[in-house]
Amino acid sequence: MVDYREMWSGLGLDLQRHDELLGGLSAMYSEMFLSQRSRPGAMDYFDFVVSEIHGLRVKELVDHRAAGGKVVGLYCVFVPEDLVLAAGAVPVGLCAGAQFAVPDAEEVLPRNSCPLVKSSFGFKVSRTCPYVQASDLVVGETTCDGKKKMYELLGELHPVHVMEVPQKKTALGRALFLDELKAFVVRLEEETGRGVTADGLAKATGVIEGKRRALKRLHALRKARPVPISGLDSLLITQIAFYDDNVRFTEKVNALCDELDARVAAGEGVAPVKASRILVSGSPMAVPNWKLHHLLERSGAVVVGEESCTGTRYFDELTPSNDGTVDGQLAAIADRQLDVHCACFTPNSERLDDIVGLARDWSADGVVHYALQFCHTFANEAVKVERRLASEGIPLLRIETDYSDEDVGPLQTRAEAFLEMIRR
Ligand code: BJ8
Repeated sequence: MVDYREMWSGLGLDLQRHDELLGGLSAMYSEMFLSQRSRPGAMDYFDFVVSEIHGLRVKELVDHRAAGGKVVGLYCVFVPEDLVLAAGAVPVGLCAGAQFAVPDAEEVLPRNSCPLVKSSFGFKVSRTCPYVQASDLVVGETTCDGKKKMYELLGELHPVHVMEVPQKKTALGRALFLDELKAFVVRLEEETGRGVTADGLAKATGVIEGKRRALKRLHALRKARPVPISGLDSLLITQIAFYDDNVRFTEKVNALCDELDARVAAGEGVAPVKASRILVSGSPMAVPNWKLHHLLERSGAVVVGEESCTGTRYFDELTPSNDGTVDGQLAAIADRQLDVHCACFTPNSERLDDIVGLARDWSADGVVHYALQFCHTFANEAVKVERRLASEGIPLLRIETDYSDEDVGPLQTRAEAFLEMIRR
């Protein structure tokens, strides 16, 4: 086994606390993932990635920097990964899905902040995330007030660039976003010393679209009955998409999909044909936030899709055609990104259509709406989701939770009651 302690130390990690973090993660992973039955063989690669979560991939980033390259950390799907790639830097999603660093954040931020905001900040102040430490720049956005103000504080500890994301999908909003993309390109070029060219951008978009197509293929396979892969494994793969090497990841997802094609043809699945099929919708679930999927699937249901930024909102949109110039491509990227139906927009009725469409097309028996605690955008939008699903006759369970284990018992009871209700 490779010893990465010297690398971690060089990145400025608090080694003792980092050991505690990895120890907890490994136990949780074994319990939740490795105990699943009938897993596809091609999940081996993704198990390996998790076993090396702070090892091999971080070493690749460190090596890239040693060779003069840059690493750019991202938090939100509105920040286009292809722009980062086109400028010669490596984009990495910064996960922020762990309870571990929340108490560190609460020494500075109000306790009644969203766990995603606290986890993002906590990982920096606790010096336990090698991805933040290995990033030359982290990019925030103005999607919600909690994040926006947290980035000001984060900027005191780490180089931060904040992109403004409009709140309305109007012509004015689009123009503002396009300006922000152009400013981001300038910032990236300053960082890397490399210009973004039309060819470079087209190539980078091709790489990102390859990844999106592979994830769409995987998602489409979950329409099958029985489902050939668990929701937990599917969620994990989308989470890994944010930080793995894009080309290698795409190959591995396509290899997994080949195996799943054969499973579907043979009628093999991970759950009985009659298992309740659930669509999860709402706030993103960053690594290692597996709580909801785990409790739903251990209650006998199977999660068939995520209307989420760790789901369809991440990979559904492909780039519309463009004139091949940098400006034309930026305009097409702006259109693609503004088709992400995040609750930070008002109005955001397209998201309601998305949820109904996914529930119908993936034959979901019910929807679980997931809002992170103190996430006002998704919690308030849940009211509209509830009304719309009621009018469509689609059962809904609304939950609000954080990253801790404290409410697992009551959540499990509510999930079981919901599953019992939809089985009748
Ligand atoms: S595009 S969902 S990744 S903003 S941090 S809004 S949970 S209170 S994450 Fe998001 Fe981009 Fe939208 Fe997707 Fe709520 Fe927390 Fe804010 Fe959050």
